[in-house]
Amino acid sequence: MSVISIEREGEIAVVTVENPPVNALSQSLRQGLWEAVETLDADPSTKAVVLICAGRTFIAGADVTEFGKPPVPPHLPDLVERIETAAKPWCAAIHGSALGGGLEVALGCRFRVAAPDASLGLPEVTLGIVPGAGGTVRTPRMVGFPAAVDLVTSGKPLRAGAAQAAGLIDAVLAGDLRMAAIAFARDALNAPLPLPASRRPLASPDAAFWTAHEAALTKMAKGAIAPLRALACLRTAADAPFAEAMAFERQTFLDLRASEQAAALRHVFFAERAAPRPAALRNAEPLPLRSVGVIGGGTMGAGIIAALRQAGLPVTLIERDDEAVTRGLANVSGIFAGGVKRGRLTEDHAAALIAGVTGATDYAALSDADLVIEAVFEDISVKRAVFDQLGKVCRPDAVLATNTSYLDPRMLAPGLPAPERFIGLHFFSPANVMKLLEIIPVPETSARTLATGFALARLLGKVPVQSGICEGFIGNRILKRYRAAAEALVRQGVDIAEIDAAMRGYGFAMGPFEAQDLGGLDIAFLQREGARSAGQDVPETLGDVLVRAGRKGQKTGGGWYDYAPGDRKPRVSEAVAHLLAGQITVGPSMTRAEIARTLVGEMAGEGQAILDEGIAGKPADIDLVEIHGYGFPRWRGGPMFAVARD
Ligand code: T1G
Repeated sequence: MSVISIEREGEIAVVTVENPPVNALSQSLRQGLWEAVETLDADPSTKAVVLICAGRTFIAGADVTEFGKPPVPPHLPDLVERIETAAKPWCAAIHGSALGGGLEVALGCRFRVAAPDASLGLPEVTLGIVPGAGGTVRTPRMVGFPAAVDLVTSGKPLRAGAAQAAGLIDAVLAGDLRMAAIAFARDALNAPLPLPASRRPLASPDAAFWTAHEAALTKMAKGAIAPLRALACLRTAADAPFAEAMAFERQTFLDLRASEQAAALRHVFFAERAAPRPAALRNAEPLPLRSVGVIGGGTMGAGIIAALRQAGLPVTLIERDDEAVTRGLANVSGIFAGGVKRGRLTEDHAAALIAGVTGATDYAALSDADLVIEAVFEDISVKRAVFDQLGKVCRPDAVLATNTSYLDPRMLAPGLPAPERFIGLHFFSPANVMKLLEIIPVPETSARTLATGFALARLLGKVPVQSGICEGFIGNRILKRYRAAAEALVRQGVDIAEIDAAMRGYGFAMGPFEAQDLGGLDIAFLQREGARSAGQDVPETLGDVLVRAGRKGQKTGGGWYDYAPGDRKPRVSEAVAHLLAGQITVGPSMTRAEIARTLVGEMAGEGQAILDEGIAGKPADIDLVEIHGYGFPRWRGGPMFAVARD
C-alpha cells in the first residue's frame, strides 16, 4: 500500500501521509513525498499543496528503526530542501505530534498550521543525536536563537498555541483541520508568499549567550553529549552561511547516530515503548478504573493519591482516625501546593485536584472502589489487618494492591476472598514524580488483575516493570548489591568521596554514600536489625557501625559525611575515618573509571542473577528499573546494556 495519496480540492492539492503507527519518515515515505513534489510541480492546475497525515499524529520523525542501517536516498535534508524549493507553496497541517524530522519537513513547507492540541518539537537529543535535516538551522530563523536553543537542547515539545506565539507556525486552526488548512492555503495565494525558512534573516546572539548556555548545559547534561553538540550546531547556524551550517549539522548527526550514547538511548526508547504493553497480556482485558481507594496518607500514600488525582481519578483516602485523615489530606495538599509554587499547577487546578480526594475512616466507603492500594506502615500485621478489612467490604472483582517494598506479598493477605484480585504495586518516592512502577503478581493473581496493574501504569504515565517475588524485588535487590559493593571498596581503602565522585562522573546525580546520607542510613539498618532479630545471619555493615554511633545521615548532621547545620554540602569526616579505621585494609588504588566499572558490573551481576531466577523477564526490564527508579544515567542505557557493550 502506498504511504502517500494525492487528492485535489480545486487548485489545492492535498497530500496525505499514511504510514502507521506514527507516520515515521521511512525510506518509502521519503520516496513517496519526493515523487509527490515532482508530480505536483509538473501539474499546472495545482497552485498550492496541503500536507496532512492520517492516523493519530503528523510525522513523528525519522524512522528510528532505520538508524542501525546505512542511510538510503532520498536523504531527509534533500527532501526538505526539495519541498522548500517546490514551484508551489506547501502548507503543513499538523495534528498530534510534529517531532524531529516531522517538524523539519514542516519547516521546509512555506506555511505551518496546527490543531489546538498539536505539539511540535525536536526531541533528537533524547535519542543521543541532533536534528539531521535542518532543525538547528531553520528553527532559529523562525523563532530566534533563545527559543531555538530551548527547543533543540531540551528536546521538549511546544503546544500549538506556544508554537504560534514563538513564530514556529502560522495559525492554530480549530475544527476540521483538512478543510481549514485548504482554506488557509487558498487565502495565502492572495498575498505575497513569505520567504522560505532558509532565507529568513537571523539575529545572531553574542558570545556571552553561547558561553552561558554551554555552562548550563554542561551542568544539566551530566555526561550526555548530544545537548552540547546540538548547541554547537546552533552556534554554527548563527555564525556560518546556511549551506555550511547544514553540512555541519548533518556531519554531527551522522557522528552521533553511530555513537554509544545514541545506541543506549535507542535501547531505552524502544524498551519504554514495549514496557506498558507486555505481549503476554495482549488478550487480557483490564478492569475499568473509575474510582480508587488508598489506605494510608503518609509520604507514599499521599504521593500515590497525587499521581492518581493528576490522572483524573477520584480517590478515597482511608486512615485509622479523623486526625490521621486530616494529616493525610494535608500531605496531599502539600504536594499540590508545591506544584503551584514551582509554577507547574495553577491555584485553581490544585484546588480541583484536592477536591477530588475524600477522606474517611470507615472502610465501607470503599464498597464500590475498582482498585484499592494499601500504603501503610511496612509491618506485616498492620498490612494483614488492612486486607482483612478490604476482603470484607470491597467488590469481589475490585483489584486490591499492596505498595510493600520489602515484605513478601504472599504473606500479606492470607485467606483473602477472591485472591486472584490481589497484586503488588510498588511505587517509588515521591510517587507522583518517580516514573517506575514495579508490578508484582502473586501465584493467585489473575491475568485481568495483572492487566489492570499495567493499565494503571499507562494511565499514570508510569514505566511498569513486572517483577517476581524475592527480597527487594528487582530494584531494591540491586540497590543492596550496589551498596554492599561500594562498602567493599571502602574496606579495600578506596575513599568514600572518591567512590561518590566516580559515580557522579559516570552520570549519576549522586554517589551511593551521598544518596544514603540524603535518604537516611537507618532505613536499611532497621531492616538488617529486623532480619537479625528474626534469626537471619546478616553480617555487620560499615553503615551499621555508623548508625550505632548515631550517624544516620543529613538528618543527624552526619552519616558517611559531616554536614554543617543547615548545609547539605557533604564534608569528608575525620570521625568516620576513625570509626571505620579497623575495618579497612588498604589495597591497590583504583581510578574513577575502574570504580564505576566495578560497581556497574556488580549491578549487572545481580541483574543477571535476577534474570536467571526468572524474577525479571528480560535485561531491558532491569535497565528500565535502574533508569526510572534509581537514577542510573539514561544515556548509558542501564547496567545490563552498559555491561553488554563494555
Ligand atoms: N520511528 C519508528 N517507530 C516509532 C517512532 C519513530 N520515530 N516513534 C514511535 N514509534 C513506534 C513505537 O516504537 C511504537 O511501536 C509505536 O510507534 C507507537 O509509539 C533527522 C533523525 C509520536 C509521541 O523522537 O515520541 O527525526 O511498540 O507507543 O504514546 O532530525 O511515539 O507499537 O511497535 O510511543 O502515542 C524524532 C518518538 C526521531 C519521536 C507517539 N522523533 N516518538 O506516542 O505511541 S529522530 C521522536 C514519540 C529524527 C531527524 C531525526 C511517540 C509519539 P510499537 P508510542 P504514543
